[in-house]
Amino acid sequence: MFDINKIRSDFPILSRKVNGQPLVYLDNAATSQTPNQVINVITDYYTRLNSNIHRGVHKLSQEATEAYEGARKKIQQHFNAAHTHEIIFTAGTTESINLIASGYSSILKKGDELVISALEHHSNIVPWQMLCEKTGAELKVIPMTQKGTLDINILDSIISNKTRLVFVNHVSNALGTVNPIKEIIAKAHNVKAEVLIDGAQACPHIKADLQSLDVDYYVTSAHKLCGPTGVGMLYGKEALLNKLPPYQGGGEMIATVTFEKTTYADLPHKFEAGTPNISGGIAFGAALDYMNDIGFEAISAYEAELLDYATTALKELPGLKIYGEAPEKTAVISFNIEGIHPYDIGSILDQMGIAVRTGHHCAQPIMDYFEISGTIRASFSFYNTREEVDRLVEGLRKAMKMLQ
Ligand code: C6P
Repeated sequence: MFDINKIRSDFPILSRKVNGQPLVYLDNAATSQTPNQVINVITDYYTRLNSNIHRGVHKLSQEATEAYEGARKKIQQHFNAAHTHEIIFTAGTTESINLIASGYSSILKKGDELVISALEHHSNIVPWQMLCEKTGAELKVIPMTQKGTLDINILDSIISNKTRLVFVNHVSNALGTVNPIKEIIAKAHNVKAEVLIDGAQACPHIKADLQSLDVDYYVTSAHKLCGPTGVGMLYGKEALLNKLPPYQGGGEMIATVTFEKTTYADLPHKFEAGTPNISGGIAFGAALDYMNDIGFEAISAYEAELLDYATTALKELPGLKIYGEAPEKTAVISFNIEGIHPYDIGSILDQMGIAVRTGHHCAQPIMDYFEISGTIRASFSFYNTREEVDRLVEGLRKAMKMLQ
């Protein structure tokens, strides 16, 4: 039963005012809001459990370790990974991608090719460019279309037997396009290339089944799905993670240390040097519990309806152009209004308590493709309402009157 009033009452921030107006938070793709169920877990950690994990004989450390490893188990079960040790806690999507890129710097060589898509966030472009500079490997790009989808028809001319790695986001942060990752993974595996899927924007909307996708690496950030910032995950197939060298050296990631030689811990600890974000990891697990209690089917049905409603309402505004009209989309609308800079619209909406993101959304190649400097992006969550969409539309009408 999807009870929107009950859901909204779980999020204390949704009842605050901004610039004297009730907040309308439509910047969920940047970061989602946090329900009491997650905030309470963080408070409880610092109130009852605060200690270091994996190393204490004392009760607090044991309980904190149990809670942290319990969260890893929840993440494994949520994403249907085969083993808990295939889930590595990281600081988020960006760090997860850099971890993999760093690992492949000793594996790739000149002549190898890496394939990315034209729809990537900078986090899934720049680390690979840096890797290419180090190794002499070459970056190829799957192009996009005017609809904001990937041009999958020419995939066979881009993925070849020189391809070693393919990187695609599950959902585009700038346009909301859901990419055909199953097809891309299958094509990459045909030439024995490995695939990393950036799930940062998919995770709040779609429950990915990693074993059924047969994906090699999948990464996300907890703050996109009602969890805290500064924590995320890297999933990797056991055999692949075992082959990669550690990312950082330090405590926790070792088996033995002498001045002559260090041996490394088994997975997942080999990739988790130093004291982690313990409360964050535990809260990541709590955030998944929260969303699973509502149910991903209910969430996506509600959001699809909200997306339809918002798209229809926005299209009625004169001079408004939507970027990204893929048949399969999450609840993200990127748009511009003829003759007005996105930043000006964003600032006026803010005066009315409406939060949207404006600019290139860390996806400059997409903006270049459309020959624009940026867009206004309204990104919706399951706790948004039709009334909030109406507030956005009304806000845009007022902004247009003021600026045109
Ligand atoms: N996108 C947005 O407003 P981090 O910052 O590491 O948690 O996530 C980076 C990242 C990687 N991939 C995709 C597809 C993303 O959307 C993001 C974060 C935010 O769109 C902030 S730039």
